[in-house]
Amino acid sequence: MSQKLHKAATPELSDVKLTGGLFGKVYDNTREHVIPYMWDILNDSDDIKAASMFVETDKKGEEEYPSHCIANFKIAAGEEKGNFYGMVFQDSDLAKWLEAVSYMLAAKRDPELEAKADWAIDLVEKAQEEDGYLDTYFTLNAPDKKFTDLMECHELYVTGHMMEAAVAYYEATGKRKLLDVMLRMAKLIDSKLGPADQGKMPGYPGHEEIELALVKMYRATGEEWLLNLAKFFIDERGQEPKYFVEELERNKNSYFSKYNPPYGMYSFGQEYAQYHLPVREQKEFLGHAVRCMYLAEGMIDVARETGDTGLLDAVKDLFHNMIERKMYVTGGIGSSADGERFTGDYDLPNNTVYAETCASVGLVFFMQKMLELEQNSVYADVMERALYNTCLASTSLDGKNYFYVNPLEVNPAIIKQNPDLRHVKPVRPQWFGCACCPPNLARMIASLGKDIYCVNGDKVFVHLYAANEASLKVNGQDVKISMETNYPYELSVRITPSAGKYTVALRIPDWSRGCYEIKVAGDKIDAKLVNGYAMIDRDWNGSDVIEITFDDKVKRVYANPNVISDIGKVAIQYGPVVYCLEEVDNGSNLHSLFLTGDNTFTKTWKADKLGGIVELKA
Ligand code: FUB
Ligand code: ZN
Repeated sequence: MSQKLHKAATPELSDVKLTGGLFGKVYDNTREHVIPYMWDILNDSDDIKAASMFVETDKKGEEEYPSHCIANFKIAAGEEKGNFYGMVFQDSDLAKWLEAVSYMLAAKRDPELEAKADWAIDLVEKAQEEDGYLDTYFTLNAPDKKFTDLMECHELYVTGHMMEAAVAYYEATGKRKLLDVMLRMAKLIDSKLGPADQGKMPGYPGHEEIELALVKMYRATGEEWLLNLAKFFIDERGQEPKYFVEELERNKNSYFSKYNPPYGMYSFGQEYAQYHLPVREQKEFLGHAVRCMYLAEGMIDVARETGDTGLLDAVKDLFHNMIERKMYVTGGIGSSADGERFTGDYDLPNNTVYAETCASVGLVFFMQKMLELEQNSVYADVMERALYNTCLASTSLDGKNYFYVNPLEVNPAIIKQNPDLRHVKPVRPQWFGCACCPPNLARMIASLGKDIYCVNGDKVFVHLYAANEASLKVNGQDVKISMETNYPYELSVRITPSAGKYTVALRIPDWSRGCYEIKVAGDKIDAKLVNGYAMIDRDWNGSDVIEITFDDKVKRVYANPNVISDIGKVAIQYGPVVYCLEEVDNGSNLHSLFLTGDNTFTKTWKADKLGGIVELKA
């Protein structure tokens, strides 16, 4: 294999402490309240009502159990009697929860939380079959159908999430029980799937996720066969003869295809699961948006470990096509509810849009990986856009209610009548019967500390602005960075770097390009801009403060004129935040509001509104 691609270092979670502001608040709330709340749900707390994904006029719109996730594991482990309940990928909610917990523990150990996680890991181990197989849906429902329906049945997706949890828990606590459990499952998968000339089935996941997880397992264990399997899954996708074409032929009349007739997920077409072409030949994201994000992550990971720059270039092409033609101003992606997918260029409707929370969570992870390889502010700009305007906006202030889909325009009065809006919820539900977005958001929030900086040689790159104290290693020297700000409400930041000779590279966000000011020790400086970062190269004395002031004008943002749905429309953005008009403060008939060219905005800090916001008036 050729040399790995060079990567910048991302600090450990224990080395970046969020010290207030919006990120700090959301992070602390997730640690103290949301993670315990989710644990209660996974254990089927009576107080929680899980919504079904779609508004069904003839059904009550609520699921029978909030989750049944832990119950499925207990039944599979032989500790309880009962039946499997939930989606085929119900196990993934526990995996995502365990990953979120691991990131919290990596930042700060907590014996009580760790005891819960240990208990859950023991249970997972007990649910594992003799040969290493682990997936409660198949163990309980279809033991003779394992690995026969890689399209519909999500075995490899669930495994991927549990592998991510295993690596995160191992890295946080040094405990390797879950890692060993997942190594056994990986061995089993490796014995079944792989190159046909090795006597294996040349199958790959219907829902990507395991690729990136195998690379994490490889990095944690050094076992090369894990990387080879990830590479096989990436390379085999879309090759002729197509595995899924043959699988469909085998499964046409099977039990699984009846799960979602006529032929389940196959009916969405090959693009849905990105096997229409080999991945290197795909030039635009098509199909299911979450799948696309995890595929991109897997491609980056494999490219990084194998030195495959061609594979990385393919990801960059996909990325640019997406941000130029297929992404909302909110960083939402996947404009169609049918197949939760990307559609064609500039097809960005505002009301029927899906924009799943998980797709934007995946986008944030994707951007974080790109930033490690290439410090270009375009990735951080997209990360920031998705983070504030879809990921964080998808949850309520207390973190206990969630949007699964994130439309840009909602008229509650017509949702029930319009079948094209079946997926839209006017109010955030407490949970969803479908194992998915909420714990994905939790693992993203728990790992926010990884998104702020990276270090490349003698340069500290600042990608995001949030109050924090960080300890970094820069060219072998210990560096401390202290950041004070009430960003995104105040668009100014104070940074105090500790003594030493190194460069602080500050991202100049796209919305502030050409209009910002940087002072060091009170003196205005003209820092060179490289790939969107202002480079301040200095022998720091430990007390000099960098003060950055970004453009604090309220911006009108217009879509590309090819976006038919946005003709005559304007979005309002202040700093990185795209604003929302709601009936609560603007009355109904929001669609009849308009701005004239000479309208000006006033900005007022409202400490007691929505946990503190900058209110705009025009
Ligand atoms: O299929 C597993 C997950 O459920 C997907 O990533 C989401 O889009 C939701 O459909
Ligand atoms: Zn989701």
